Amino acid sequence: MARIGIFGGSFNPPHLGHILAVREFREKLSLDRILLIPAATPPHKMLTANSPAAVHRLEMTRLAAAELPYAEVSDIELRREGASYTADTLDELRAIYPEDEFFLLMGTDMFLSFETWYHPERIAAQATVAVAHRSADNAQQLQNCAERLKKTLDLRAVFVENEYLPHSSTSVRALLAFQAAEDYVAPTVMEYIQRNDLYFSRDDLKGLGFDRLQEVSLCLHNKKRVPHVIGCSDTAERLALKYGANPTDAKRAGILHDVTKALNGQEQLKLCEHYAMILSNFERMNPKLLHAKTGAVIAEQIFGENPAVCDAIRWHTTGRANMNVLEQIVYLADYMEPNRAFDGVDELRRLTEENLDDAMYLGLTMTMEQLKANRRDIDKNTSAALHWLKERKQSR
Ligand code: DGI
Ligand code: FE
Ligand code: FE
Repeated sequence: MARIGIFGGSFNPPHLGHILAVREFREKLSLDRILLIPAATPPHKMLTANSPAAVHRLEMTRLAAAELPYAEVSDIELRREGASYTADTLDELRAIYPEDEFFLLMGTDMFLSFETWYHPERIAAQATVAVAHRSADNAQQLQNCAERLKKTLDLRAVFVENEYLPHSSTSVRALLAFQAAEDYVAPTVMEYIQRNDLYFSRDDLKGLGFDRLQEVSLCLHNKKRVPHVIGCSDTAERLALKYGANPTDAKRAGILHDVTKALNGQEQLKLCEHYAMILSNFERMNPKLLHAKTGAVIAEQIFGENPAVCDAIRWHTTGRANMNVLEQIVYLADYMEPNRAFDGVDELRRLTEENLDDAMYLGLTMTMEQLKANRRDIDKNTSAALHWLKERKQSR
């Protein structure tokens, strides 16, 4: 009786995070083999617009698995019509492997939503669920979930503590477009991606017309951020027309302002290294702030945007002293675009229509108060911006 790990996913693209996960699962669960199963494109969950056809994902997964002698890639879900349901896949596999023990491999996010899967009881009947988690996860929440699933579905779950920080496929796709993915993708996979012109890896993205720029930019974001980015772009353009800034610059800065936001802290730092950006200790300690700086560099180097657009992106999170009108507009559009919802947003919207300085003053003050309440460090540019506005107000 063999112990078989089953690892499904979009593999869009397969990256080193997948390989690391497979290695750890294999070791810690003493698996004899692991099946990697690329999912078909579910009709209700279209893959992002720059996603290659399923045959490409299958081929890339085969290349990625080539270095793992115990791994095998299965096209079982791609051969089936319609959506890929794990319950169906396990039934099919059971017919092929009647005697073997199945371990369904997944991350904590998937595990926590397990009850919402298609026929979870059929899955529970066929496989033990193996959950990779990190010590930073909420252990109690996972434990509660496991106990509940045991009771309701008789699900067997095991936890595998892993050391690596998982990459998201979204950030790997973004890094491919930023020409900075070589540490995230196996060389053979990278070669395949470039040879087939996938993920904008070889596209010249400089000077795109706005519609194409928007299309590309939106592909690089997590889905839930898309409305915010569009809202920011539209709002920035409208405010530029109102306050006499360049509306084209404003809407381009708006659509690109968070272009690196899908990257986690570690990936931000890698990108900084790749583009030889010099960082202060403060920036290293507060990687949340880095997306503004990396966004500006990517806007310049990858999208060929002009310095006014790049500066508006660079200062959209902290502000700075002596901000120009475009910088103020992008800062405020980011803060109060229609999808934002927080206490005080209505007042900020009202002030933005009245006077940019007054609105900036309120925005910066709210940010400072929030940061103080959360005991976070305040960027010196944020304080400098507030100080500058105070002086300007007095001389008005
Ligand atoms: O990228 P968005 O979410 O659209 O908005 P943003 O660019 O304004 O980023 C907001 C994040 O930046 C939020 O998590 C707070 C953080 N932030 C802003 N100013 C400072 C800051 N964090 C620190 N530590 N210090 C700051 O001065
Ligand atoms: Fe931002
Ligand atoms: Fe934003």
